[in-house]
Amino acid sequence: MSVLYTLPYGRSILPDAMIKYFNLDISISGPDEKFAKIFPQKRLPTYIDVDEKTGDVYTLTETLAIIQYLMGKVGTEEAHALMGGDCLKTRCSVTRWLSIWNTDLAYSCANAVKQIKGMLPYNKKTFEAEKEAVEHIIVNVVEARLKNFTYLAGEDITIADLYAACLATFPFSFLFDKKWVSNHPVFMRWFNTVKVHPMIADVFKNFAILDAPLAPPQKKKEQKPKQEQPKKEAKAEKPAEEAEPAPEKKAKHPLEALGKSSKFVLDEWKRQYSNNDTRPVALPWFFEHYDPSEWSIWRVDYKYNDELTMTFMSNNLVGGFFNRLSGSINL
Ligand SMILES: N[C@@H](CCC(=O)N[C@@H](CS)C(=O)NCC(=O)O)C(=O)O
Repeated sequence: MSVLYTLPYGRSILPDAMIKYFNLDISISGPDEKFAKIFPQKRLPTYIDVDEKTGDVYTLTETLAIIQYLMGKVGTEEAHALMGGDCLKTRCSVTRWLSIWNTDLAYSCANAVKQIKGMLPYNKKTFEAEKEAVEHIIVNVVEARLKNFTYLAGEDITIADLYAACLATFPFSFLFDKKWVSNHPVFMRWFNTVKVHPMIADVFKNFAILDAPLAPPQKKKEQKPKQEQPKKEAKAEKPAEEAEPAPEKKAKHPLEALGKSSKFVLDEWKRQYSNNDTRPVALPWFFEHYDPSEWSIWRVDYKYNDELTMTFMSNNLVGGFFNRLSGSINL
């Protein structure tokens, strides 16, 4: 049976909705082992088409190709019209809008939201630049069109509107808040018109607008020890230079109290591990130099391995773990 592999958000939303709307004989699945073997890119959505008569298998990655293929498979007049119909210019405009949303907008949103979720390190400059890029395209490209037209391509609703509205759930999940909505009546008029289309209405069943945009994680400021006000009488008794407040000392990490390790030097271990084969060279070095009076070894097992179907999920978890350990690593 044909399978569409999806995630419950982003680019997967529309292909998933299309299968349900047109009642296609395609099963919908989350990424599994088979997916990882067949699609080394490990990006979603992806599609395996099985011809029930001949047994021929055809695989597709890239959302826009999948949308085009599924619509071609449906082959009805409605599907033809949604792809832009007989007019070459409308069909090409459909592709243009699909591409703008699938690349420029989707990538800028992803690069910003990944910083909020800690999947990318937060950098104020790039974070603000990605948000500005989204705003720039929405105002100068999307709204510039929608000021004079009801839909993105041609005179009627097309698959470009449906895909764009589904992808817009992305910026609505972290950036477009109530204030943004009130400042963008043109965009909102289009969005509210498109999101009730029967193909995608279900997607918006629980749609809500944020009260405020989500903020990236803020680094906690180190609590500097409070400077004591020099006492007046003491000041009078002491010579001028002694009365100067002592230069502020950086708060110590609690583990610094342990002092530097003399026998097992972390930098040397790092070199051994990076420059040599692990089993024959690095590990024997480790056990020869490891000193349990100074260090302890921890083995950590993740409880929910079945959730680790995607490399980026495992990567996030390991990254978060190392972040929390960094105080000890820096010693
Ligand atoms: N060029 C691909 C991009 C697909 C893509 O990046 N999908 C995202 C979800 S919207 C994904 O698979 N993310 C998982 C990951 O990055 O590992 C397309 O147009 O389909």
